[in-house]
Parts: sequence; structure tokens; C-alpha cells
Amino acid sequence: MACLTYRTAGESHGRGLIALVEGMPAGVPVDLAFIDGELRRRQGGYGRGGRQKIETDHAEFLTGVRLGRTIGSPIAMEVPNKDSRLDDLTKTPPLHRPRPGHADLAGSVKWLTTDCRETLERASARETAARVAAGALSRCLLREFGIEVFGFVRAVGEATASIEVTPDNWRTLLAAREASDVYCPDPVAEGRMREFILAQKEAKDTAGGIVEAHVFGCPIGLGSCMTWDGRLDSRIAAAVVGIQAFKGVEIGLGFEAARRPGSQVHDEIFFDAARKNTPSLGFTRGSNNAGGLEGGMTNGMPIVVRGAMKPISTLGKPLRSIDLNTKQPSEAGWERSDISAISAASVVMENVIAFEIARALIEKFGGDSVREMRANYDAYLDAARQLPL
Ligand code: EPS
Repeated sequence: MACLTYRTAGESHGRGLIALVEGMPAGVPVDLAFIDGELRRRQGGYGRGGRQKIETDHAEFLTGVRLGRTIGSPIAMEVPNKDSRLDDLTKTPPLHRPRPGHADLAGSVKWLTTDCRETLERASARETAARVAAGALSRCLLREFGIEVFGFVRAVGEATASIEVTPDNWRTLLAAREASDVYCPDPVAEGRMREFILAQKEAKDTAGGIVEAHVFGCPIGLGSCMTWDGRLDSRIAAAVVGIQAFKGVEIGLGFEAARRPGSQVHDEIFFDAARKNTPSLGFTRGSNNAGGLEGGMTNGMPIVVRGAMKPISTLGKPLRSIDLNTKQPSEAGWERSDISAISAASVVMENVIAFEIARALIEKFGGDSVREMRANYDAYLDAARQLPL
């Protein structure tokens, strides 16, 4: 079975970050401007630190692409680091005082060192540049099937965007998001988010938040209820909580569904013959509380995912910690960092979700080339439209 996978390599201050994507069919038009655009969006956002002023992230394709299209071979992408200084001890000195919330303590014990740098260099969210590169590449495939992803910042502090995202309004919201340096399309909430982040900066503190992504255009039946790890919701949840600093994920109504009776949760089913030729095959719903996934499979409604990011763990006013060499109480170490990376997190979540959708799409429609996938996709929708036989 065709299986799309990716691995990443690279340290925050090493030579660069690598994404190795395997299983991408031949014939995908690689939109480098789009991929680099996503990398630049990941660098942006209100509350980012000094590193992003140094870097101009872009993807270099080392393998797997010829004349602007994938050729079916493994694809190695590199995002070079300008701030490369891993082997210079004066510029990357040892860090012995683990930051609460970071990988520092667990990693140092795990790899039997008292220098947290050996862990933090890889644990750093800089690695998400490679994930965004892989995810943005997968979106070049998704586009061929009319599947699009839209992400934004839903909440920071007490400020929550009061917008409803629909297949009809998301492009307008996207324009509003593009105009917002917090990446929140609700201008009132955006102002309050900015105030909260600025207040944390002044208090030498940090901010997290909630990001949200919507996927439009999936045909019914991606993912599978047959195995736990074939369930698309399980893969999406793993991909989202696998992002640095993410502590939670919700699909559709999420935890709220657990508080309500069934009649106020489940999305009633209707049929609209006029939409028979769309990927939803004409099946419509009165609501989308399931967030587009039932039984771990797409149901034709937009996929809706929220992720919770904890505040950045490097605080300007450090929390109490201990020195790993002396075991004496000490303030946590300080490293250049962000006050908030919530806007960047929305870009990362969009792209890791896109990758999981692309993986499920390739599993369902297989094929060594986009052309073959397209034929399988069309044949499936035709067969489904002909039901009952
Ligand atoms: C990041 C780059 C890092 C940090 C941040 C994310 O750059 P540097 O450590 O050189 O300042 O800004 O990483 C962390 C928040 C972290 O805890 O490691 C990036 O490119 O996203």
C-alpha cells in the first residue's frame, strides 16, 4: 500500500533543518512560492523573538523533484539556518538550569548529561520549519483534489475570536487573517490578544493560546474505522499534540460534546440532490459538531480541529529550578525566545493536519502518480453516486 511519511532532522542552531518525505506520487506540481510563503508565515506573528529577524526561511529541494514536479522518489528538503553555531561553545554555552515546561530536565536525565543544550537544540520549535515545509508540499497534492486548509488563532488569554467559519466565508476570513499580525481574523479579539501578549512581555512573562484549522473539500471515506491507527481523528490528534508545546486537541465540539445530551450533539443527515456532484455526494448536515469525522472517517463536512498551546517556557523572569551540576536551588536558565509563538503555531497546525489528510488520500486512492490517483478518485465517487446498485 502506498504510504506517505515524513521524518525531520536538524537542530535549532545547526546547519539547517531537513524534511524527508516518502510516498509522494509522481506528477505533483511543486509550488515553491506557496511553500516558502508558509515558511515565512511560520516565522511571523505578534510576540516573536529575535531569531526571526535573522532567518529568511525557504525550502531547498535536494531530491525528488524534476522540472517543477515530483517524480515519485523520496523528497529531501532543506531549510538552511543562518544562525548556525552549534559547535561554538562560546556562542552556545552549556545550560545547567532546566526551564520548567521545557524538555531540558527530562532530556538531560534521559541522555545522561547535565548540559540541557544537547536536548533543547532538537526540542526547539525551530524544527517546525521542516514540518511546515513537508505539510506545505503535501498541500500541493491536496490542491489537485480541491482540498484546502484554513487555520487561524482562535484564543489568547481571555480574548476569543467570535467568528463562525463556513465553506462560503473562509476565503473572506483568510483575507482578514492575512491583514492581522496575530493571524486572527476577528479584529476586536485580535486587539485584545495583542494587548494580552504585550502585557506578558512587559511582565517578562509568556503567552500560549488556542489555534483552529478547517479542512474543506475532503471526499467521504478518508480514514478507516477498522483499526485504531487507521482512524483519521487519531492521526490528526497525534500530529497536533506532536507539535512542540501543544497540550490538547479537540475535534468539532470537542470536550463540550461530553457535557451535552446526544440530541444536542449529533449532526442530523439530509440529502440535497443539487450537490450530488460534490465530494460530499449531496449528503448535508444541519450542524457540524462532529467536526467532519465520524468513526474516524471523513463524512463530507469540513474537518474542524482546535489545538491548545501552552505558554513558551523560557521566561524573562525565570521560575525556580535547580542547577543540575550542584543540585542547588537556582533560577531557570534564559535563552533568547519568543513571548508568544501562537500565530506560528496556527501555521504549523494547518500544515501537519494537511499532511495527515494527504496521507489518508493516498491510502484511499493509491497510485504511483497523480493521474492514477485522479482516475481512482473519480471512479470511487462515481460508484458511490450509483448506490444503491
Ligand atoms: C524558533 C526558533 C528559536 C526560538 C523558538 C522557536 O530560536 P532561538 O532559540 O535561536 O531564539 O525562537 O524556540 C523556542 C521557543 C524554544 O523553546 O526552543 C523558531 O524558528 O520557531
